[in-house]
Amino acid sequence: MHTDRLAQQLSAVVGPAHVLSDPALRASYETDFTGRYRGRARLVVRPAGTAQVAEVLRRCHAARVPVVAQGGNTGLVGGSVPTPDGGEVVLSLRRLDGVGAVDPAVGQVTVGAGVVLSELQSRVAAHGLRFGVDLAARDSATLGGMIATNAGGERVVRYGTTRANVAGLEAVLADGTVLDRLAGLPKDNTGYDLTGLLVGSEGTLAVVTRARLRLVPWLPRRVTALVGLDSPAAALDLVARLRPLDSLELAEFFTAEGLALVLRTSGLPAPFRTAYPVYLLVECAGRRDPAEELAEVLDAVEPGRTAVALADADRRRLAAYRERHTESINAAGIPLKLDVTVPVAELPGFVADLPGVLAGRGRPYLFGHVAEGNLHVNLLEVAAEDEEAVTGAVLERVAAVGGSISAEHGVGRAKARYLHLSRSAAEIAVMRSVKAALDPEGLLNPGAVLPR
Ligand code: 2HG
Ligand code: ZN
Repeated sequence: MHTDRLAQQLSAVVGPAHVLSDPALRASYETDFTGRYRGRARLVVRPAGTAQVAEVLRRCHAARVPVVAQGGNTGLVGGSVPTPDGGEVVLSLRRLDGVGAVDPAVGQVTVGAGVVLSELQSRVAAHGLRFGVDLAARDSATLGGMIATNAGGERVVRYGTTRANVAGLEAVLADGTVLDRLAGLPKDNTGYDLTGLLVGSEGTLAVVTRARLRLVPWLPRRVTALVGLDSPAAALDLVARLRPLDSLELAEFFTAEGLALVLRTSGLPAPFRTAYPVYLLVECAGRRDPAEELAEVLDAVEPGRTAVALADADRRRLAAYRERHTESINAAGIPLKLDVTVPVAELPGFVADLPGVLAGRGRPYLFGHVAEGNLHVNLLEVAAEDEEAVTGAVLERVAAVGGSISAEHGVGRAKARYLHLSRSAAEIAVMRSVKAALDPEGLLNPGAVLPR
């Protein structure tokens, strides 16, 4: 169908102000956050609710036009932007930003896909609750995108990934059919777990429109510590000693190279007089003060290598050394990002071997969620002609040590061709059958997750 004709049809559904065809208005929806993935949208459409999403999808389905769903566009694997010549409609879900009433009896809330994480947190805080998933992009990431990618973030060690925190979903299939599992019943064994399947499906099976979220109590007593250490193995030793604490909520890793870049771009003062090879940022939280039990573990660390903060502003200052990695790396160039998990015991060896794997191709910055063995391998200055070889070499090493080629960012378009490194042929065949059952025409986020 001609784009003008489709635009007319979709304008009738969402209103002409919410169908963007002007290239200047489309631009921010067409490029990802890093500037690495750029495409060209046939149109950007901004529906205001589930009924409009369903009608837009029905019209696109009838016209056989592919659709890329997009939330805050903070994704890092090219899964939320259109392709250069795929002719996709970008379906922006940001206007689905309603937050329902908190149900304190079950500790749940229903939200629209376009609700921004920090907005959700401030809405539920009034009830002494929070959403357990937290991440550095909290001021722009939307719940719909976090669900689509099964986002992990910083507090997985305590609360699990997004999937564990979603009690139900409302989603729309490619043909406009609405699936409604929003009851959020804590016990509900009536067949296949469609909610669990759609979480992490990266917009390839359905478009998530609303979600029933599990909330956790807000724990008021918090302590944050930054520790300078000599090696990844020392960081893991410390994590092993922290794990038995009931209060452990966050254990984040970064290195001297990343810290130096953060200091340079942010102007923050150095946390210690001396630079250490690696750093561990830890947060503990409880109803009662967790500072004492943390201090008992940190007693084993040489004095002078630990900075401890209790007041919120001081805790945020320590967290900034870790959380500002992404923006600092982005300020220095367009990174090649490889978000991977390796078995925790393999992490020191993986880090030690990385220079050999890279063989001088690119400048590495390593940081991540070390309690899960999740490393964000960020590489600057990889020559364009080396990008595929470097990606392949790193991901093959990850697979060889029993890791996963995507820990928490998803597969997107960036890693679809490497899916076989983490999934067997039988699994990929099942995934293709699921895709064919839910989206037989292949219209939802084509090229993402499953290789073409
Ligand atoms: C984080 O942990 C995010 O801050 C982004 O997952 C990681 O920029 C990255 O590579
Ligand atoms: Zn992360």
